[in-house]
Amino acid sequence: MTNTINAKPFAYPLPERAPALIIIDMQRDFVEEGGFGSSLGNDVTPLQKIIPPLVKVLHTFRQLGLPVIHTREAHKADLTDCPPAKRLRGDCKIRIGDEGPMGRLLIDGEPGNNIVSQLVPIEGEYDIAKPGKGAFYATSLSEILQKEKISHLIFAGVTTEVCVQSTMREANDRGYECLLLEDCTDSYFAEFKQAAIDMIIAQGAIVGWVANSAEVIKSLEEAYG
Ligand code: TIU
Repeated sequence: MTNTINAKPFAYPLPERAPALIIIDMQRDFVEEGGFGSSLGNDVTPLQKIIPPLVKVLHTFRQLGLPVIHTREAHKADLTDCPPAKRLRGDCKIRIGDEGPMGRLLIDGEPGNNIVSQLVPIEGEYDIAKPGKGAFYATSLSEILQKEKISHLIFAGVTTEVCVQSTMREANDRGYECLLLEDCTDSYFAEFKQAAIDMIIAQGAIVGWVANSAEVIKSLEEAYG
């Protein structure tokens, strides 16, 4: 019998070979004061509520020996991978590459670019620096997924309608079966999170599935424990 996860808009079929957890951009830049998220004028504190449920999901993947991929939105120190259109957009006091309270904004290797302490990658997990919103653009993600023979991706992270949705759409177009953890993703705009979820599951899961982390943990333990 095929194992499934209780999900919207209908049950998500689990593969024989393990699904991967892909945690999008849970870096200090987006969830802590003084990073890129707050430079754009956002209140970052609401995003911190997804950390505890996401820690539980990450723990489950680690316990079961399932693959884990972390991404970070990050640019090279010389900004050669940051188009001026991106750097100059918006009315911010400090921009990508400028010095902020947690080091240079959105620059690979700076303190603010690190993944939050509760979710730091461990040996054997992938840590992908990505210059775009989608994680397939200008990264080795495709090669990693092919090498690991991964067909199913379980998504978490921030922000729902920007980097998470962009990556989920890119993955969906490449043939991956994508599921978003509803309580492990968030936006600076509650209504945008809801709209993104509604768009993902509409028209018979046009982009993918959405489920609660408790359901996902239970099903993964049954299927791969
Ligand atoms: N601004 C915003 O909502 N998001 C981003 O700029 N990047 C990610 O979503 N990671």
